[in-house]
Amino acid sequence: MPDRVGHDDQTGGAVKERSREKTKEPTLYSVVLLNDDYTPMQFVVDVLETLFLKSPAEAYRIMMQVHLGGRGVAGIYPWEVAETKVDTLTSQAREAGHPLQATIEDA
Ligand code: TYC
Repeated sequence: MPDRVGHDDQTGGAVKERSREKTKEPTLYSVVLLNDDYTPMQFVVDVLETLFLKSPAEAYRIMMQVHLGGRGVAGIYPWEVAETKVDTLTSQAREAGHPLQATIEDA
């Protein structure tokens, strides 16, 4: 029979610690910006600042890395966040008439 304070779960009233599942880190994915010949450098810097929350200096560094090397990591996120970032980036780029593209890769 349960005691008067409701400890009927055989724990003697102890509070269960978080399980391994509850504290497991999410799998992370990189959002990778790709170079093209037409998207203005300032548009890429703006997107890195406003959507990927980079500082102006870091945004410029990443933009130049993509411009010179073909690709660069804009940010690292759980899957659904990465997907939303790419969707938003693509919408903003198309709206502005730019061909900017990004892909998602295992981080
Ligand atoms: N290569 C572009 C230009 O010369 C600039 C650019 C940088 C485009 C990064 C896309 O992801 C990119 N205007």
